[in-house]
Amino acid sequence: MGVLNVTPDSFSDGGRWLDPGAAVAHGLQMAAEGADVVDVGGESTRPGAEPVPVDEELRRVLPVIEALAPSVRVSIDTRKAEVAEAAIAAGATLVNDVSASLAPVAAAAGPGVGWVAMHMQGDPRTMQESPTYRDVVAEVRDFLVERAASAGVAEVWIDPGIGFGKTMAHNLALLAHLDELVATGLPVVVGTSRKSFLGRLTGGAPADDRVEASVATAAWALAQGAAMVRVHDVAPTVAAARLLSRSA
Ligand code: HH2
Repeated sequence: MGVLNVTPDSFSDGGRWLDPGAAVAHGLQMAAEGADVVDVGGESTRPGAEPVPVDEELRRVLPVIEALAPSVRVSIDTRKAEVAEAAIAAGATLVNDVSASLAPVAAAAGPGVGWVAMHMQGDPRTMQESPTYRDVVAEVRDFLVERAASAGVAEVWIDPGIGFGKTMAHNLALLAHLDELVATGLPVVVGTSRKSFLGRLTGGAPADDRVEASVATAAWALAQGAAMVRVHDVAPTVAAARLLSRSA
């Protein structure tokens, strides 16, 4: 899954793809590099981000989805039902839902539309203030299994939500025990790409200097049985995934 943020403020690619033509070209480029899905988002969910009004989010994402959907599978990265509905009407066939609350929208759209349920503690404005868990792996797994079971959607993916209301220790525990999510039998998506915990682990590398760490953690996730990784750097991740599948 290639990330396409049509936003001014996303933490690593904010402002780069605000022009619809540039966004579409980048989406097609990621598909050519091997992305099976292009994930279009019009609202940053970085820690501290302010919500974006519906009209503005629609204005950002719809022209890009309309242009991409005929040639590549498009997911819509949103927390808003109105945006998910309009994106589906424009051609998106996967709802990437960091709020894990939009199953009814995907269900109403019928069997051709899937749903990614991501775990987040709190909301983006406050989620990193003091995330607390008794047992992060069990709590995230049980939450996602419960949401998936009640979704009424044929194609459901689960995602532990790396960095969403999680400390460094929580992120590392979820990655170390990804097999517990895989063991649910639901397909698992993982997004570590360029996230701040990788900056800390690599001695302070800025967001666009975290490619190796992103590819390494994506490869780890795939080796643990994740079915999809959400990444900014598609070409090196696809190369790593192909290498893994040949050595498996
Ligand atoms: N991470 C981000 C956004 N959407 N969706 C899923 N399913 N999993 C993730 O880990 C995930 C996600 C945050 O990354 P990014 O889109 O690069 O930044 P921003 O939220 O600042 O636009």
